[in-house]
Amino acid sequence: MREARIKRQTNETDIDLYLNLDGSGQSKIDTGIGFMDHMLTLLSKHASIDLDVKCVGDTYVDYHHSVEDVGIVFGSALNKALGDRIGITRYGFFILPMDESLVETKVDILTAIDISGRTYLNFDLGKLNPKVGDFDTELVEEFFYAFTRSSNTTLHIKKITGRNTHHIIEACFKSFAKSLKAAISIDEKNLGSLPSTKGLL
Ligand SMILES: [Mn+2]
Repeated sequence: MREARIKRQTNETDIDLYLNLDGSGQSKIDTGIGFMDHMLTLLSKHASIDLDVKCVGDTYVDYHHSVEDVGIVFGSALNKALGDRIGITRYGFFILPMDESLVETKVDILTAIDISGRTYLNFDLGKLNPKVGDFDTELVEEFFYAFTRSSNTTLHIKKITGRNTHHIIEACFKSFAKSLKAAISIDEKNLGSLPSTKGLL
């Protein structure tokens, strides 16, 4: 089993996170932020990874520290759980469609990930409403930026179309989950080798 548990405590957040890349999409999420719990539950399910997250953060300030730090710890856990990276597929991409039930405009989000050992985030969800419920939508980029830094991955997230902010962000997390699922999957044809001609990831 490729798994990792990371505990991280600062003056702003106290996080305990368990990740199993060979799980089945089971999760227990409590970040103190309802919308983030919704997104991480989706992520676990659609990436077929087991994910437990307990975050006690300074949400009386706002949600920034909690969202960013959960991103950091999730990325660190991925890094640790992947271990030597031998046999992984490395690349993953997905276009996730999500119909808007009432207005019949579609949401399509493209994500592409490379577990490359290099940090890069290209984030473009276009114009979002500033809030979903009490959640600041600009924190979605903070989450993915923190994730790419601590996991050393290259990640592209791009909105193709879509209008409803809740749906756009939800489609983003689902698309990311599917891309991640592909990238961390074991490539049966290359079980003993690293997917790099350089010999290092
Ligand atoms: Mn939803």
